[in-house]
Amino acid sequence: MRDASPQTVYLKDYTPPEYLIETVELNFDLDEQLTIVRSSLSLQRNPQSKHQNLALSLMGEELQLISLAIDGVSLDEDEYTLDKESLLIHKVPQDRAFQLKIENSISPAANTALEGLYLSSQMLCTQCEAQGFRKITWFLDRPDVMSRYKVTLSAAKDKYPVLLSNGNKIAGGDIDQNRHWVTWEDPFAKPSYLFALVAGQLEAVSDEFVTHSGRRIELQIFVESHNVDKCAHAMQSLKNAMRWDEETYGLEYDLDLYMIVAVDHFNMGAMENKGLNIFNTKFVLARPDTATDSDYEYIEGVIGHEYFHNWTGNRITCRDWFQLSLKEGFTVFRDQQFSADRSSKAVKRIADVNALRTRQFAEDAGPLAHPVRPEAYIEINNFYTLTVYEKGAEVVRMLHTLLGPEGFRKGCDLYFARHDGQAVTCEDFVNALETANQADFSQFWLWYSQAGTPVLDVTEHYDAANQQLHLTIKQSCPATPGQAQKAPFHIPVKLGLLSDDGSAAPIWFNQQSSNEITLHVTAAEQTFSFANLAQAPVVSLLRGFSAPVILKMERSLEDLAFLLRHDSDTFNRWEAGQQLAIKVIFELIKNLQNQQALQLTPLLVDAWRNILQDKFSDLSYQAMLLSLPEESYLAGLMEVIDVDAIHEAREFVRISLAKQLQTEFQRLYTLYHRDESGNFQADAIGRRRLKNICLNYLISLETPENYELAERQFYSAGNMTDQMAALATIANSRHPAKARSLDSFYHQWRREALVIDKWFALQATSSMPNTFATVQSLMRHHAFDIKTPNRVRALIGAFSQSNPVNFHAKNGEGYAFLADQVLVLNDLNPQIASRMVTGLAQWRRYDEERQILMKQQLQRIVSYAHLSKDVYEIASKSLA
Ligand code: 0A1
Ligand code: ZN
Repeated sequence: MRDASPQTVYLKDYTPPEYLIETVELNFDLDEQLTIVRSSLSLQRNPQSKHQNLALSLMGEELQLISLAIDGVSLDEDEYTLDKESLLIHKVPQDRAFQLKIENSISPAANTALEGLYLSSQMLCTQCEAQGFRKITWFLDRPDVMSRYKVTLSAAKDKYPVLLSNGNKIAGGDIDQNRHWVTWEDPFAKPSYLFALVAGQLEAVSDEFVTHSGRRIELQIFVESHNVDKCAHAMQSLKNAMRWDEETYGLEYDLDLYMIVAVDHFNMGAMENKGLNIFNTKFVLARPDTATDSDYEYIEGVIGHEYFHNWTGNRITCRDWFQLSLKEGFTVFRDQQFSADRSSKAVKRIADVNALRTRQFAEDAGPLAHPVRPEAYIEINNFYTLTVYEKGAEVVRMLHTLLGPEGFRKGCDLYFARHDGQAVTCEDFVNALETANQADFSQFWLWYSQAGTPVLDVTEHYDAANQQLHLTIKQSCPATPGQAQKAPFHIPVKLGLLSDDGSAAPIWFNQQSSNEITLHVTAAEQTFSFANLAQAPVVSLLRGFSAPVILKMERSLEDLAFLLRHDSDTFNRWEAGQQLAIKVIFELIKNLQNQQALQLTPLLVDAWRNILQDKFSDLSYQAMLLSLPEESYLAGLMEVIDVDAIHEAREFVRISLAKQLQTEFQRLYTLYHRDESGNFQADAIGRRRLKNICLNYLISLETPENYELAERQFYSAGNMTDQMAALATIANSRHPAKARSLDSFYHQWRREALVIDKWFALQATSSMPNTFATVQSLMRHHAFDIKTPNRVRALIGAFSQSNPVNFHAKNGEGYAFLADQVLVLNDLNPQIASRMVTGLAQWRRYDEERQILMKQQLQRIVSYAHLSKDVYEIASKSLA
């Protein structure tokens, strides 16, 4: 156990800062071993603060103090108190502004937590969100203290020729032959978490963007020289995002320079530091031969996300960290809209919902469930969650649905006008939307404050005599930690009705007719009635996944097959196919558990044949219709997760479909197999997706011809999508050339770190029986490095979170392995360590033997003597 239980921070305890910092001057003498930081802060009492404290308390961690002075007068040791987390100056001027000067040192090369100033490859960079600035110097490191920064960097010219910080470069020069300096000034007040600096041997790829009002913005992407040929897509994405935000939200960029730096070592995806985004290389670098179509899409999405933060996050920021979803939920919603507009709306929505339901629903149903706006945390870094981000985005999406696009835009306009330059709360956001639209979102607010995924139980009753359809919707929400009872939510439920020829049946509701309506579900139980229906229609409910809920409705296989053919709503059409496959797979799981023989219903084969034979203009969508639900999604639907039965039943369906529809899969494979490397138009991507899903089915047949197909594609591919797709099918099968293909891939790509990550992840996620041994030997591979988060995620993360059959091996070896790694990581990088614990958090969902084994490992983790706050919070809450 740790020495003392760490403290919980509560939203209810929020008080305004006692002091404000108007301006900050920072001076860095940069060196990877020892950096000297000189900070000059102009401070004054905050008139809004109720406290009468003469003292000033600043946050700071892992810093060496050199000197302290107020208004030019040095402080004696008895005038301040220093501890592990703070600097308390006993008495500071109360009735006027004063200047506090701090000099301290830090050691970037020793910083393996990658928070504050650290070394990544040969480059120095910072990560300050959420509380990393306090690892650079003592400060009021909280988002409601916003200051203007002027930053001077000096460093060795040979090692650090490029010196960057936020805002505009205003001066620079040589100190002597070996050292130089640069001064940066950011005209916008910002919280400390948006501060950034970068120093290194970097090359810039430059471009420009002319804003709506005619301002010329310089765009620069900084990378190591060997990556200069992989920046074109990121640059184009940035320009697309800038244009899109002007057109969609009327928001223009505000500085004259926008910089992005790509670094190899990064705990998350990317960071929106004002004017100087720092990105994980994974979300910048792409060349047709090194990056897949999905990588290209992710890059555009993340570049957009960080860019959109300039308004939703930077210009208007969070009052405190409980409001994280204010910037993250809204910004994810904006990046989802952007990506949908840039590619296929249907496919983007399905992909987002799929991720939400597989991963966020699990979080919401487990021991770590928390509201979109949490009320307590031990370590804020643990709250960059699927709930705050993805569910938060769904909440904003529902507001968009309830107000319509114009109403939503009006509300956003008011939000930006009211709060520009401020640090605000989620209430302020909802309030602006309400005021601009004279709406009442008091009940809707529960989406921010209540955790857990609501369940809708729907029953339909057709009254032939009165030609009416009655839909009864009951809502409930399971208890979550600290919240036993839930009040009913305001849930927008989009509805369509289909006639028996598949066309839309007019919906008569409240004497009005339309083809689609949004029902407002607000009570625990409600019945909605629809008139003038000469025949019982087929109901298409929760279209577009209009609310993040679990829909329970008894449906026949026939109705699902009908919706899969005819629903005009692209989301529900796909969903019908998924529900059909789920029903079939669960029947098979039952058969397996009762040791009965398996047989695939012809209905599913016919449905899949129809998809294969129908004409689609969007082939990515067709590929999605053909995809079977993921094992982890199926697991989430099971009372007691049976990983082996899920895997076996799903494999049985995949193989049976491949057997019975082999000709169709081969026909489409041949039709769309062509070399279009370098073509990233939606239709070329669609052809690749469709072809590769066909290959995935075909290889399950384990015949020499199909093995040959995969191998040929692997060796001849000129793009990473096709090469990876082929290698993935090979690695997941008993292909005789598996070892050779994996070796060949490694040698081809050994110099491309991001491709080698794929190589690790591919092997870690193989469902083949010897995978655990492979993972262990990969841990000893010279390319594995536990200090590189991307590598850790590719090997340990992928194995423990995306390989259910092997990670959950009955003998518990997977669990013990994970706990071993968590404890190693705990001492190096607590953020990454705590992310890895998630693999054990859902222990209650498994059979008794597995529960015991998983729990043992969690207990082992919790009893570790030097446990970080990060890991302690996740492990102890998982056990609670
Ligand atoms: N704000 C960033 C994500 C981010 C959060 C925390 C970090 O370090 C602890 C780094 C990045 C985003 O939403 O993109
Ligand atoms: Zn973000």
